[in-house]
Amino acid sequence: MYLSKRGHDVCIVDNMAKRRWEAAVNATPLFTVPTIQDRIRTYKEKVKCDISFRYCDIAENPKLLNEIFDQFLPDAVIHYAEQPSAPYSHISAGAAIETQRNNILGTLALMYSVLHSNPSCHIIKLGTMGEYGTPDIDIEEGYLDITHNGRTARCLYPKKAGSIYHLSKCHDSHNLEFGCRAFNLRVTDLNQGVVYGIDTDETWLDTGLGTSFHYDAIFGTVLNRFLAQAAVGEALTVYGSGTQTRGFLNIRDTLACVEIALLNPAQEGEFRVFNQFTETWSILGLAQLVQSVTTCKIQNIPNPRVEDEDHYYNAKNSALTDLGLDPHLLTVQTIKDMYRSIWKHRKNIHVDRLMPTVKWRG
Ligand code: USQ
Repeated sequence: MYLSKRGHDVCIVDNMAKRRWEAAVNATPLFTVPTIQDRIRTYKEKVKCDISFRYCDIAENPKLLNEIFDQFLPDAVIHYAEQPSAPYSHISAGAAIETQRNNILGTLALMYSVLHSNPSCHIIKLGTMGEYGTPDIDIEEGYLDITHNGRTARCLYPKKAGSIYHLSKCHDSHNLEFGCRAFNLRVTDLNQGVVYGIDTDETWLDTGLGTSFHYDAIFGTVLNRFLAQAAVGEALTVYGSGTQTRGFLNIRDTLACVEIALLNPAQEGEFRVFNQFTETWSILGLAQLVQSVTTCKIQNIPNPRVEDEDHYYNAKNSALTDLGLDPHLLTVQTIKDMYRSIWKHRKNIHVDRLMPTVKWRG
């Protein structure tokens, strides 16, 4: 919607797998999300722009994906088609395999469809800041100059993912970087931080165009979860000490970043990495911000994940702002606005889905 409204000709390719994964863990969004066909119909009525849709499981049906590329002939492809949840990938061996199968094979299929159809099509790939983990040094944007035994080389920044899901993104990055070197592809890897938010200019067009907002412990991201917990009078679930720090991004900035990448494409043969977050917060800091607005309680619960809690964190993120990103930073007003939207739907919140049930170690 964001790109179509700005004059880009958009074709969505999806197999609706996210809805199946949500159903498998009994996760329901805060409000019902209509079918893709209904959403496109509503969007067309509101904006008088068209968006086309093709059903395709890209990891399973690369032939159909080739046909779609040949018919639509995209200048750029934005690759969001991944299982996005770290806890989901730790439910079982099956979920771990499904996550890496879907994500890695889907990315490979997409890479080969671009090669088949138009190798100069710009691939914009949703990566994650979690690929870097929390190393004890500054995090650069994708690359690190390493001096070893007197020689210096520019290397892909070392990966230290914290989940099977995050690892799938590392593998994708390596495959795509190889695609740039071997096949002269042009790729931008957007290493996105944790997204929060509920409303955008497009979701305000109609209630049927809302985001798929999750608050459960599998698909909900931390700030969205905290606000949902506050809305039903539950204490905020800070995992461990809450001193772990992450890069964050307002949902309003996510598509702005994609469009910046689109309008400033990578060169042929270039694997370009942008760190896509606008500010860093500790989890406890976020909880205290939510508490200052909602007067909720905060509880530190045993951390279900294996992750560093006390760690150095200094990640660079200047590439997107240098290209013109004007970030929506997190303020008390942001929290109030989000809280108001969530509060309206609080009767839909299933309190029994707030506590984490998936642990990294048994
Ligand atoms: N956390 C809590 N309490 C909660 C939920 C989470 O303390 O109730 C903590 C987690 O332990 C973690 C941090 O908050 O340290 C972030 O967790 P999250 O569930 O909000 O986000 P994460 O699992 O890191 O994954 C999310 C998206 C993923 C994206 C990633 C960006 O689900 O698709 O890739 O954010 S990043 O974290 O930068 O890798």
